[in-house]
Amino acid sequence: MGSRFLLLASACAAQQPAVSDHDMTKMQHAHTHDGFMQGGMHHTVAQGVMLDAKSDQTSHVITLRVGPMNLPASTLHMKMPQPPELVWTIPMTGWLLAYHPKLIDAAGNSVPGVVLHHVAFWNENRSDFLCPNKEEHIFGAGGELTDWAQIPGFGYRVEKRDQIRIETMIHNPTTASYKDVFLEILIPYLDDAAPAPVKNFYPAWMDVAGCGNSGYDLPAGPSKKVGSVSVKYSGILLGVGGHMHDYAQQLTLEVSGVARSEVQPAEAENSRTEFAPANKQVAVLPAKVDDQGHLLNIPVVTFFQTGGYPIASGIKLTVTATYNNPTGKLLRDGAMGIVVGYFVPQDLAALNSLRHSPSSSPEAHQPHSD
Ligand SMILES: [Cu+2]
Repeated sequence: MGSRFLLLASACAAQQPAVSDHDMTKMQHAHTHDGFMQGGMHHTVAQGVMLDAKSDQTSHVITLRVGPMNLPASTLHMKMPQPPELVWTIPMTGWLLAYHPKLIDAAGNSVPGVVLHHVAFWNENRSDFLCPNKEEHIFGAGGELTDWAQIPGFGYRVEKRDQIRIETMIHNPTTASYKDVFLEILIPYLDDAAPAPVKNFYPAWMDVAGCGNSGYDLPAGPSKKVGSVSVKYSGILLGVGGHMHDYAQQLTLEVSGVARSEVQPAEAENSRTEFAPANKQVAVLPAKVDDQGHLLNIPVVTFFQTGGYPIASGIKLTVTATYNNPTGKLLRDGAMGIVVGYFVPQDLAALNSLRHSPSSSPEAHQPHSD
């Protein structure tokens, strides 16, 4: 399994070869807003787009469908009526194991992924463990339709009636029109009756913007942005991927400021105590771009095969994003730099307190002002 296991990233205006740089700037502006990832633009709402959720209790797969959506040719997302925010109510208590997205038409034929600007799932019942001002961002994908594969032995814990907000943004940079398109996401799951329950993992979004809005202005030429977040929990990282935009060069993740004294003797006995020394590199993720600098992909580095990368409570995670923008001009909100991974706390109950009722996290979803 290895390299396909995760992520990444909800995405972006990154991969649109058919669009000019000028248009790209406008499109990327759309990243700043309430959801921290989605657009700050006032889109027209597409009529008749519904969420359909079905659980197959034999195969243990949930099928979500968002649609139907109509996508006229060569239409940027700002001109495209956008699906409303939709809420998926979790039907069972158990674990979500993976997310397999695809785009199809009403007849089941495949539609190019590039018409998906991005989709993001937010758990309105939980706060993010690194940035409690945000909701837990449990899944994201862009035009690359990144598959978040299953990690044996681990899953994302959900409770019946949890509210998952689904934000979908579409556009059509191609010269073909598509009608009655559905975004379909297959989600294998385990319910509580599972004979071999899995351990809980939590999504870890480590952003050069810290806990603020992810988008930032990309200067002309080479540039570098660095941001940190501190971790209040000990545990392991199972692996990391990344999310950037066009003209990306590299993401790095480092740990520093080890708090050894916080490792209690009792914990030390059944866990690794060799926490990373100061300023240690965790992962380097070189971006792959085409000859015009458009982002193709960012690799995934996994640690779960070797027991996970140990993280001590009190350390700082630092992300560095480097770009080289050849357009000669500043691209407004043109960049993001996010390392995304899965975290497993040492104390399995440590993150339980991040659960809350959907209404008690106003900051995470306030209306934007722009
Ligand atoms: Cu982005």
